[in-house]
Amino acid sequence: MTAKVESAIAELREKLWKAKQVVVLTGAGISAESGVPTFRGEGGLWKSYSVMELATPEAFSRDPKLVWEFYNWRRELLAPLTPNPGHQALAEIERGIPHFKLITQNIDGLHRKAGNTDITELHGNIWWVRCTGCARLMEDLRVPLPEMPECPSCGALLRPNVVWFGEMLEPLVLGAAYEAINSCDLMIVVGTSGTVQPAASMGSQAKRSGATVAEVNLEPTPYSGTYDISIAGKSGEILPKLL
Ligand code: BJW
Ligand code: ZN
Repeated sequence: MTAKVESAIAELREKLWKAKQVVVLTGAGISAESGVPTFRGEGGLWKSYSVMELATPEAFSRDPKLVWEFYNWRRELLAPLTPNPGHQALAEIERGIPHFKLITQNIDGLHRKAGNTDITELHGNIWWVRCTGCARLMEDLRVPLPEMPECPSCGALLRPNVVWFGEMLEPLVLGAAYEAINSCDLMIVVGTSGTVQPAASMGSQAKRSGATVAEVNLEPTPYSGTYDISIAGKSGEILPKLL
């Protein structure tokens, strides 16, 4: 670790433990060290399809079996995985800071497994399913699910309770996220490429409302230059150093 990175970590650690309200926004990068593939970049593809081709309502209407095959593959991959030191550090930070909110784009459930309790899941959760007929929402931990899983109430096809491209985020969830962002004095953006809206702009929104914004990412992102602190490295190595 370079002296520059060490000094940025020290600066963030000091701000973190002095802050009154803290928000952390996470993306796929925080789960990478648990073995979850990220969406973009190396290893971000499934078979010959990209997430842009599979994570859409159009793909599900066209070929629900293929989309369910993709989600069943991911459920099998995720089921045995455990939180890494980055997730664990965030759970420890939640326990130590009275006003702490975790906002995640991840659908893997690893933050809850790590012990965080106040979690806003912007893009849903892969372990929940929703009926395309009667809209019933259920937790379903079966691995694998049937090829075309059916609703126990009405028999219609179930879908993963996640947010696909072109779909609106759940208004209550989005409202809770903005409320936290607009009232925090420190926001830390971890392991997200900043390519998918509206999450990509949330750090800028926090800055506009007066917060200090820091980023932890293996690679520079389109927002790195606009934040107050940018720390290059693995979240599983950097976040435990904030404790
Ligand atoms: C590490 C690391 C380590 C690696 N440590 N770091 C133009 C046309 C059509 C639509 C749009 C448009 N412009 C904008 C839109 C809207 C669209 C959008 O943003 N599209 C862009 C791609 C352009 N957004 C939406 O549709 C959203 N809805 C919406 O906006 O509604 C209103 C609206 C509708 C229609 C038109 C316009 C407005 C919904 C977005 C839903 C996203 N869903 C997914 C799939 C969820 C389900 C599933 O998982 O299957 O969510 S897509 C995928 O991307 C997933 C992620 O949550 C999301 C973000 O990815 P993330 O987390 O950033 O991951 P990566 O892989 O991109 O990056 C990983 C990062 O980690 C990298 O930076 C690495 O460097 C780093 N890293 N290891 C630290 N160890
Ligand atoms: Zn139903």
